[in-house]
Amino acid sequence: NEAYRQMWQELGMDLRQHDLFLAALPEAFNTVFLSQSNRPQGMAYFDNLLMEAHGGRIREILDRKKEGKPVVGTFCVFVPEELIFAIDGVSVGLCGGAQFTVPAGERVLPRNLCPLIKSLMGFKLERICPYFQAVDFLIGETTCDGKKKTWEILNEYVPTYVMELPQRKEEPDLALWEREIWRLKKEVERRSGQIIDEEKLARGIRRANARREALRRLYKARQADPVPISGKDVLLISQLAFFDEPERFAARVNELCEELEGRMARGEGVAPKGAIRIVVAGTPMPIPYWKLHHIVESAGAVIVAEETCTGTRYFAGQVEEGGETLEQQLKALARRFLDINCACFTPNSGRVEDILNLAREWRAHGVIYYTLQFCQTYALEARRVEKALKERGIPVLTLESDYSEEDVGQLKTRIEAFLEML
Ligand code: BJ8
Repeated sequence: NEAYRQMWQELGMDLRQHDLFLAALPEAFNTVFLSQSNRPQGMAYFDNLLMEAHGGRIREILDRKKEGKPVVGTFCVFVPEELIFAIDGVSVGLCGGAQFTVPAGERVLPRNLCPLIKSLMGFKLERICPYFQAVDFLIGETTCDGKKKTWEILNEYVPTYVMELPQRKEEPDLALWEREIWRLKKEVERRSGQIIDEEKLARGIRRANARREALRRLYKARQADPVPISGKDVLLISQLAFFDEPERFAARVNELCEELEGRMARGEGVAPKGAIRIVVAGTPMPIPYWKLHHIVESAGAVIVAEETCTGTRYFAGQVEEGGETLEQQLKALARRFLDINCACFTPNSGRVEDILNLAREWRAHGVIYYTLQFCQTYALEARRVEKALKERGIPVLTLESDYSEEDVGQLKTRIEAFLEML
């Protein structure tokens, strides 16, 4: 599409590298998604959103930019997008999920660093991500060491503002986090030239809550047996949540849920009743990372829930609505966000509880604990999670992987052996 090429050129993208990157995607998409049988019709919207991720959606975002709305990139579910939605800004999640950009990331980052970070850095360095090119600024956070030090380097290429996330969840930590949200509010106002008042923030909160509510409803549908939608399709939807307009996205997810609820009433599903049900717990899976889900579901099991940031951590809890003053609203924001159970926190027993609840309520036969290579916090937390699951008689398989295809054979063998045992 010539118009898109011109748009990419104007964004300063490297068209040759971009062509190479996009070339592999249609085949991967066909193999992973379109090969599934009995997909819900409501997936058509999300398939199209993916196809237009570098085209139509970027055009929309650039139009908003022309209207003076800020375009902001984030990397962590702790960043309260409500502040951006409050002024009709665009917020996009920019974690990298592609092996294609990892070698470029390694030009400026140590090799023994998590692939998510190397991939996102590579997207910027190679100029093949139109979102990275379109943003006015980025919001990083002090979560893991890898990310927090990477923001210093990324800031050399694109303005990167950093929020300080505490590592504990006591009262002083909550106070610090609340101050950080005030500080971000000022920064968003400074960069956008717009004031975030109570009314606007209330709207921002409602928009983000509606999106969380829709995702929760989608996850709820997966409690059914037979399960009405595959784990792969839900993963794709969760990944796209970071790119779309929140209202439109929520409306489409709700439409899909109606279709799924109809299936549930008729006892229909995408896998036979009694199929092996798996909960995945661990690190985020940004677009276009579909490897683990594809292996598990190709082996005949179905993934029924993800305790990840492209899963439950994104939509858990709601921000209390109805705060009348900015103080009350920002306090409510701080509370909801500090309730997220990321392994960057210590202690982090809430996460173990979350995984146990998911396994119980989604009726999992087993849990796959999955970490990206070199992610220390999640790898270290595996021990506690394994212990808690074993005590309750829930089988668990712990895997570490990266974005490459090199370990597919090995993963398949281990996953198939695990599934056979269930
Ligand atoms: S809330 S999981 S999005 S920090 S996988 S980059 S932790 S070395 S992504 Fe995360 Fe926020 Fe936590 Fe979620 Fe570091 Fe680990 Fe890599 Fe990670």
